Amino acid sequence: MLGYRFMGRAHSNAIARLPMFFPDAPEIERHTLIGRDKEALAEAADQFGFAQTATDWEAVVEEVDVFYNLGPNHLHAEPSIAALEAGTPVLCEKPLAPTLETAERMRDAASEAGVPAGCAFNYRFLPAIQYAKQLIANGDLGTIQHVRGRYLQDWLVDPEAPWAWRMDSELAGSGALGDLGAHTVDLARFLGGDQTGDIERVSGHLETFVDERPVYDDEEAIEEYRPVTVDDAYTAQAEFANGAVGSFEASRVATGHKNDHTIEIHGTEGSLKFSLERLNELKLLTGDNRGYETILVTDETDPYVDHWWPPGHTIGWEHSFVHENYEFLSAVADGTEFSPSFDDAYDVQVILDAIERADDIGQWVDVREQ
Ligand code: SOE
Repeated sequence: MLGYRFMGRAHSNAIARLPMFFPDAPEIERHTLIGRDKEALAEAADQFGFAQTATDWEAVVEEVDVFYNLGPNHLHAEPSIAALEAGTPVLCEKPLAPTLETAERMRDAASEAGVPAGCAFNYRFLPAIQYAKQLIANGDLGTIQHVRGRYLQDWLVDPEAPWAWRMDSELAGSGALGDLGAHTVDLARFLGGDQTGDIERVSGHLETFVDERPVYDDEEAIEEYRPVTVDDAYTAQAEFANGAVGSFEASRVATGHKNDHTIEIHGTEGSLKFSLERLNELKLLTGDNRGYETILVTDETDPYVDHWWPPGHTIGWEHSFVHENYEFLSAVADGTEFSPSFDDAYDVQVILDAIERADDIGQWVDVREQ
């Protein structure tokens, strides 16, 4: 596993939960944790249950049965491609890469390797999202005409909030667009399946409100200011191949919103709304057009719920990672396909890239014309 900070913790927690709650998951030996800062790495390896640590990934990706790439975006490509070239399955964090060209190389390496290569769009694995997908696939919403997705956070609303790699275009690619918008675009495509899997045209508007941020020293004094070269917020419109209209937005400066990912879908026969801040629920309107009802997606018949607590007891954000790890590791053990794959993640990256191009030229762009 490369990376031991936020995503390292999230995935290590998931792996630790598997034997207790998903006893049919493959047995995992936590082999090597990879990172640069030896002291922090050793501490994390101890907490997460890894047998050893390494500061270089080259040899490790060839030795292991599975490689997790949870590093910053600019570190996604080379280690993942090397692992795939060695025939090692890979689970890589999102967005797949900082640029479309790099994402393409990763997709091609995965297709050459023919082993599972997954991108960690964890929200697909929430019971409410899986339930919503089934409803749409069953035709309960009819023909989809609107997809509306927004992902709002506010951790950068303070102009003195510290600079981080997520604010540098070389290291991250884009800002709110790639980090948050990638989830929304993935869900819009996933939920609608055949209907909204394909986006044809997009507009785009990216905005940076604070163009430099402080780097603090150990005493919390400001050492220097570094430029912010990515967007704090984006908005986009989309035209789906089935004729549906879409609108997407994300922000890191939406005061008052902490982790507010909302998707709304309207079809000719009904509508649904999902909010990450109410992740055990789905708002649903079918039949009589008399307002939404709230469905609790906590029944034992709902996806993954029977693995946890008695029906009606809720689950949280971290459970999406447990389900994702279960599906990914089972696919590796069984030699079956896993999605979201690098192919899926590349398709998301095509949309992100098109939104940036639309912003550059100030016009809608055809997604296929790169
Ligand atoms: C950013 O704050 C972030 O941690 C994203 O990087 C994750 O992908 C998202 O799930 C939560 O927010």
